[in-house]
Amino acid sequence: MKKVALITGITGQDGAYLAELLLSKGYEVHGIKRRSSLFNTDRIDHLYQDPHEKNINLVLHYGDLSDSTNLIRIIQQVQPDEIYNLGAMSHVKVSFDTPEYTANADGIGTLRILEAVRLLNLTKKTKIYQASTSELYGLVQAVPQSETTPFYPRSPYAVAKLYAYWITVNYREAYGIFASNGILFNHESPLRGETFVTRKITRAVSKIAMGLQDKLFLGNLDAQRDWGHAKDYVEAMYLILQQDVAEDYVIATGVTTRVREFVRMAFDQVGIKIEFKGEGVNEKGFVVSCSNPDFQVEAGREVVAVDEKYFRPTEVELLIGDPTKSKTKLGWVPKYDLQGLVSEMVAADVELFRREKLLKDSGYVIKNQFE
Ligand code: NDP
Ligand code: GDR
Repeated sequence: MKKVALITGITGQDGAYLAELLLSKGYEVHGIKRRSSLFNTDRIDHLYQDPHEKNINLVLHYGDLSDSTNLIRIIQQVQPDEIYNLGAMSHVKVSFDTPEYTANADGIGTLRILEAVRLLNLTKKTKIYQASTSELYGLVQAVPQSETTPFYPRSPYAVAKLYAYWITVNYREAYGIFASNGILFNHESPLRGETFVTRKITRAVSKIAMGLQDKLFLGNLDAQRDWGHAKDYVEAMYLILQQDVAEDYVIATGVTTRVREFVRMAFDQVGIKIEFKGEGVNEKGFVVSCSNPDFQVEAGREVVAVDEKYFRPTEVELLIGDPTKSKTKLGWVPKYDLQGLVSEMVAADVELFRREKLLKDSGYVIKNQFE
């Protein structure tokens, strides 16, 4: 019998990789997408199956984590063996602007999924994965952070996810639902949303190299993150739901890197060496040399500057995870290191902007985008 999975957030970075993984394993995959005034399925369009055909394995349903009746109806119809709850307002900085919405979607949204499974008497059938986050650790209590490190959330996003974490644990203990938290540290890819720092950097580096952008403005260059590849991390989500007993797992690389160093590595990929001078809001990045004959970026040019607008009211300064449990219990083995991740992301963005440059050189106007 084919296994049936339901993914909330299927149109996001992780949803796209997870859908691909589960389809490759023979699952019937259902996803919830939000109604939007423009197409929003870019990341999964390569998986498209015509809904008019018979025996399709990928089905999308309109829905929203803020709408319980919608969730109950979808879960009743789909009767999933596994639910991956990846849907969320996932941007930490934006959560300070939309705290109530974030609490509703990220916090109560998780409760709605758990309640739907309980109400529909699926507690014995349906396993639930909850997309928990290293942001729960927030203000550093101890490093490396493991499953037993205390939480101290530092944003409306993290506080909403704290509720989601504990309601998942509570439904497991109270009703015997197979519900597990994956406490995932930052994971990135060419599919990463454009306003998260890694993708913002790899896009800007590609555009600067090709003469499509002057400068990259960033916030806190000192922040340290444990960055992995999203492809590796969706494998872990899958493994977490294949266990006999529901537990919570940290998924991380165990290596931490500063934002400033990620910037340097990304410029390196296009043959541009940079150095940073100055401190705090006055810190800037300058080109030292450019060894790639395809790109004309002169030495001495200022290409990175700090803009306080990207600072957060409360910041998470240091994340470094301890993946011992997931490696020993799940047998999870990540395939990427940071260098491989940076190089794949930069290569994808260089390719993207090569096409944009062609259009520009042919007289077409390139759109600016709001961040
Ligand atoms: P993305 O922001 O790329 O994707 C989020 C998804 O959630 C999108 O499909 C989005 O839809 C959907 N969504 C947003 N709001 C709602 C809502 N109200 N109802 C239904 N769906 C909604 O996130 P990632 O793929 O990077 O992350 C997946 C999950 O993992 C998130 O819950 C995130 O918080 C969590 N997480 C992510 C980590 C990371 O480093 N990437 C680390 C730890 C946890 P749309 O496309 O329409 O916007
Ligand atoms: P994060 O990711 O907040 O860790 O949440 P993000 O990439 O947004 O920030 C990482 C660090 O970089 C610093 N930073 C900037 N961040 C952004 N977005 N833009 C900038 O210009 C900039 N300059 C510096 C930030 O201050 C921060 O310290 C991500 C999300 O995917 C969450 O959903 C997830 O739960 C966590 O990772 C784990």
